[in-house]
Amino acid sequence: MVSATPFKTTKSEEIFATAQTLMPGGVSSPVRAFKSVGGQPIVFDRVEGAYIWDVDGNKYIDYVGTWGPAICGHAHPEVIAALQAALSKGTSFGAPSVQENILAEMVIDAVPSIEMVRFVNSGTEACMSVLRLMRAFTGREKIIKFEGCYHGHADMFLVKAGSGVATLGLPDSPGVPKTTTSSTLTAPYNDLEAVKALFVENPDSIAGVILEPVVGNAGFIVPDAGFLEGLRELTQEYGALLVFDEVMTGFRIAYGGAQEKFGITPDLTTLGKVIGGGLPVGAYGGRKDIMSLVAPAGPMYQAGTLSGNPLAMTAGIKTLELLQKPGTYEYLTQVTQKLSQGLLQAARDCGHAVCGGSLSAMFGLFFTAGPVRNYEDAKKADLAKFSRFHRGMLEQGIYLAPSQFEAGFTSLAHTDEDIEQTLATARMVLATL
Ligand code: HOZ
Repeated sequence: MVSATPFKTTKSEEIFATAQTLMPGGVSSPVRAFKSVGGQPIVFDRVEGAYIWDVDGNKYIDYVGTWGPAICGHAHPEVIAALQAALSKGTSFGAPSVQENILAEMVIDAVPSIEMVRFVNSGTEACMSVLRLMRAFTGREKIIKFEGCYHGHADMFLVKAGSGVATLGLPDSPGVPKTTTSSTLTAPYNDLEAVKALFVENPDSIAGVILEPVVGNAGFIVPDAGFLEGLRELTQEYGALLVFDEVMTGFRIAYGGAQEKFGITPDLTTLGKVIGGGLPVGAYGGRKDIMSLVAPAGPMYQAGTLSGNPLAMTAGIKTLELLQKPGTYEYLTQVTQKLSQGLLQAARDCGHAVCGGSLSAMFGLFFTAGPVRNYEDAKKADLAKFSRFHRGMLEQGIYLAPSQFEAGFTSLAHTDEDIEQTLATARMVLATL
């Protein structure tokens, strides 16, 4: 057991009880409410490296990593020092800063598809802006998204969406006008034929295809061989744009994201999470001829008071600098593979049907024999068993994402010892399920 003290969450419970009277569901974002895994969410006090501590003093090995940004480990001393220096100059300028240029250059150098970039404040903002840009550039309205993929909570994307929508088993959200989503076409992930059929039915009206190149919001699902290539060819054939939502995978699957890993260059890319180093940031970028449409260079309007915020830029710059060190992605791959393979083996040894895998610093496990190639497959997993697994691990000091439909994240701070500790705990918990 990681925690030195017995598992008690009295203070968490008190604080969360008050939170529920103040905020819908007691939270600022739905998945963290633990609705699908049962029990109450843990209220945190501090984070450092691979660990988090709750308000009752329990310590956990963390595989959520604040949902992705903490790839160097929480509160990395160099990120904190850079932020302290930046903080002494103020918190927001609402005007150009040199930090924006530095981070923009780093992003452009790293991500194959990005020749020009616009910083925003979240992944949701990046995706809703890129959608407007897809439509502005092509003069077409329809888009194709994939079932179980999540591109933030903008109206047009809340169709068969993953993440919290999948976690809570929600139908399409009330408040989203049908007219807004009528241009959103959907296909099962990894189903090239379904995408082809949509293009054949709508040859001149599809602005583009947007997807998570590696899915993290329906659980962890990798693209079949040839799927991304096929999408690249189809979009080119029909004069549509290909957009990779790399909010989760950017600078995580590889320094240049999933597009570098798979060698497929989309027209546009959205980013978030890692490029903010733990502060709120999103970005969208791509071909210069397309990005030149964005105001004030062009007519497509999009703006933001805190966009390009100097603190967020500083945390992003330092985080990317840390990721540039030799051996980074080799280490992330090795540590995550050990974790993922160990978890699968432990589950099989205990007689559970299980499947999953990892790619660089992202992993997932489904309680079903699989294979899981899309959202329909993911839904066949034993969700009740996942809940019991989640709870058992939590009580023994391992913090996993509180949903079967979220990927797990590792960091440079996770040590071999942390992985051993996690696997020993998993073996114990899996034997009781
Ligand atoms: N959209 C994130 C998960 N994919 C955030 C979840 C949360 O913070 O509740």
